[in-house]
Amino acid sequence: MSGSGYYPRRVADILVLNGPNLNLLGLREPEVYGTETLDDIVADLTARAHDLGSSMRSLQSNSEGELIDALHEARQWADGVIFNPGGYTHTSVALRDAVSSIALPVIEVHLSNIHARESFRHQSMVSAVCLGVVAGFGRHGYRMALDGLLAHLGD
Ligand code: CA2
Repeated sequence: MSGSGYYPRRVADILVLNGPNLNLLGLREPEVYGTETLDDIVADLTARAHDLGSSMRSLQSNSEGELIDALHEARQWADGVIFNPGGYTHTSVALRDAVSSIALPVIEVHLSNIHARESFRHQSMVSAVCLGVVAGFGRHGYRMALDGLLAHLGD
């Protein structure tokens, strides 16, 4: 047996990062983004992470710079990141550079299927530097990303 004995070993420390306007989830456009709030989604995800022996920290920001800082800081403590960059997905070279610079596995998540929407949403600046992408499953996508990330970390 490894570790200090009585307590089960922590599996992973995960950052859940959400970008601009996702603080409005559940409050506007429920037909596109669902009725659950971001707090609901993060609470569900945190409970599942704990069930699986992992810890979770969460940040939502409307500021590109704060998202970049959070990615940089994650290098100090996180094993992986679940990231919905919101509208910056389609525009931000700076977020792509941050993701590729941190050398952590990052899973890109979108509530909606960005490929079934307006053409300007079809391109993601960050997908190519992420470990994987989940899109179109609404709030369930965050759980799918967590399960995939923990499976990857356990390999
Ligand atoms: O589907 C996703 O998760 C998106 O990342 C959501 C972004 C959008 O720009 C991306 O193309 C796809 C928008 C987040 C805005 O969230 C709102 C929530 C409620 C009401 C209005 C906006």
